[in-house]
Amino acid sequence: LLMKNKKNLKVSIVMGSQSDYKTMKFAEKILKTIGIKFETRIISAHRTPKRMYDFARTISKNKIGVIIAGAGGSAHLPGMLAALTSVPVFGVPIESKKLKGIDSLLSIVQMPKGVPVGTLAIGENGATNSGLLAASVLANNDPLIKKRLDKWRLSQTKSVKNYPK
Ligand code: RP5
Repeated sequence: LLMKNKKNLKVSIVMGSQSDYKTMKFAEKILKTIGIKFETRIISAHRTPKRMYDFARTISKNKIGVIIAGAGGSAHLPGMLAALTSVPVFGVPIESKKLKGIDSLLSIVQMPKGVPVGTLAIGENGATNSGLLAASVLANNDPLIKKRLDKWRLSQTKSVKNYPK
């Protein structure tokens, strides 16, 4: 399905478990700050595979322009969604209890050639940056988002003092 109206696209934040939300909240937070429409859902590649397929089937209809997928451990959700859609997928490795998120990171980043997932840093920083990257993608087709994103980046730059105290 071709998207005629490339504006008003939203970001879909999905995660494998309720337990991922404390990390993925940071993606929501930055999207709210920049003023970008989003939805947030729990979808597990392993525990709710049908929900994952149903979600993937309705991506265009639901005007989703970017997917942020957080997952921990074996972390198949970002890769499986990337397999089911050509809408950009950014993967956030959740900091797992046993292996501190190294498992999540390696699982998400090692996609086979031809099916890319843009992989972020482990945990909170990755979640925040996934929101910023999603904003960058949508900004290409939406001057208002671009303006707000550039403003946010400038204020970050200005907040860095020249000297420590
Ligand atoms: C993954 O397993 C989830 O993304 C989560 O990070 C991890 C643990 O899930 P829970 O056992 O806490 O529900 O599928």
